[in-house]
Amino acid sequence: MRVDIISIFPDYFGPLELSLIGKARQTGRLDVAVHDLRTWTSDVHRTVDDTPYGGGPGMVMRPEPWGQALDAVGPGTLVVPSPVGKPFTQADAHELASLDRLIFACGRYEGIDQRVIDDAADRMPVREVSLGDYVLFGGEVAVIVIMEAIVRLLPGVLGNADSLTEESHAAGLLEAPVYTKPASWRSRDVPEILRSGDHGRIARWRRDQSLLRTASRRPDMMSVYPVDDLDKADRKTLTEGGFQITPPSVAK
Ligand code: 6GU
Repeated sequence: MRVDIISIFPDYFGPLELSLIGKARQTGRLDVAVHDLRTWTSDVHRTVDDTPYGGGPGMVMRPEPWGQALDAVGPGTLVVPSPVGKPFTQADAHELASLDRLIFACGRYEGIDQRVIDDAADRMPVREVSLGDYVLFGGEVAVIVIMEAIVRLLPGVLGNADSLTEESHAAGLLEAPVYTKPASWRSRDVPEILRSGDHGRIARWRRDQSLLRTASRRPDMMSVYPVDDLDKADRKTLTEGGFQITPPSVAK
């Protein structure tokens, strides 16, 4: 996979040389190029912003440098991190991980002139994505987050591929809590069942923990979880945990 990142702060991307992303680059699985947007300015001050039409606070990124930058590095699937984007999900990570060419455009200030995105969309797929309902200074940190989500899905990057199927969000539920040695620490014991060796009971316990965690922490995920995927034991766990199952449907 080839990734081009365009930003006025290329130094933000040092962390992409570390850990498993750095390793994916060293082994050639991933090719990342970071570009300074100011490369494509033509005035002595290398200006990238200007005041917004219609008035209002802050500054807007000018279209000309962005147009030239995207002409130079494109085409590819353009990802624009933005607080007004669609929420970025694990499903998006999987889709982007399947592509050969990604371009990230990091906006700053109040955002990028909308015509840049509209113009790019005539030539390439464009996705405006948000990490959540809060505002960052710019897209740089968001790109690092999105890159982590994508690169760990690339074949051969994670040592143990089972980590991907077992993890939170893979099955539409949050994962159960995890423990390692020692069995007792500060008077807190690892749940006995995890040390029992009974794989059937362990699987049921984890399933119960997943259901209860998801229902309490992420009711939004439960409301879209296919009700038909809940078996009789699942229903018992949730009901006894004080959660209502709506709409009620016939148990399997
Ligand atoms: Cl992806 N970018 C920016 N600038 N702010 C955000 C965001 C992204 N997601 C939430 N807030």
